[in-house]
Amino acid sequence: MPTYNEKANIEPLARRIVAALEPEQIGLEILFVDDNSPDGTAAAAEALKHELPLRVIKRLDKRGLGSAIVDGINAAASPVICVIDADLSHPPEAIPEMYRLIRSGQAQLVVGSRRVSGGGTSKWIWYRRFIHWVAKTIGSFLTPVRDLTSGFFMFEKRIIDGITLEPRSWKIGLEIMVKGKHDKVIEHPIVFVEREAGQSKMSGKEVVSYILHVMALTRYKLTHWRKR
Ligand SMILES: Nc1nc2c(ncn2[C@@H]2O[C@H](COP(=O)(O)OP(=O)(O)OP(=O)(O)O)[C@@H](O)[C@H]2O)c(=O)[nH]1
Ligand SMILES: [Mg+2]
Repeated sequence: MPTYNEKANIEPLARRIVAALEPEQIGLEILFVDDNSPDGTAAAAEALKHELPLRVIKRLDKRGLGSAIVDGINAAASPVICVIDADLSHPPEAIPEMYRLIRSGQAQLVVGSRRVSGGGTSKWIWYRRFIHWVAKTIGSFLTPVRDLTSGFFMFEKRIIDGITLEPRSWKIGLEIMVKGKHDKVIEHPIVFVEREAGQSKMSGKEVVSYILHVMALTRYKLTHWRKR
């Protein structure tokens, strides 16, 4: 879970994750990757350590969401990894079903998807819809996954063995969809909820880095497709 100024969100989210997984007897470690948030997110997370199974990776400066996710993936001890935003936009209650799809061998990568039956978004304003549509369209020839910009996904770590994840933008899910050694991907429906606390960190710079990321992944796909 990448965090930047999410102090108000981390405790409710961590508790919801544990509450969703406990009845299923799924062991877990929640890994926060924090970029020295000025609001004290890291300290607030550490204060929960005695109660909840969690670890905080503290980075000294703001190095971005994409690289935070990659550092978290590299630090995770588990063979199955779930990436989720800390702003309560993604429903942690979906995690057990996503995990079952992987454990049963039906998928090696499960994407929390707003674009399959049963999934969706709450109260999106027009420009967010527009940005989402553009991002989806320019990336759509890279993967058949319909919600290719989703930031909520779960995968078996072995599908990225020997692969270098390059966090050119924040879309690490797309990087794994394109580069990962998987043949079974399932989109699991989720309803995305707008953040209520904290502020969005999206900017024009992020949009440019997404376009550069898609270009780099296109080049990767063209140079690797023969080998696959
Ligand atoms: N470690 C780290 N986490 C970040 C950084 N930027 C954003 N995040 C986290 O990444 C997740 C997604 O960021 P958001 O700002 O919610 O981005 P978004 O979901 O596209 O935009 P909104 O929901 O509109 O705010 C959240 O958990 C953020 O706290 C960063 O530079 N470093
Ligand atoms: Mg968000």
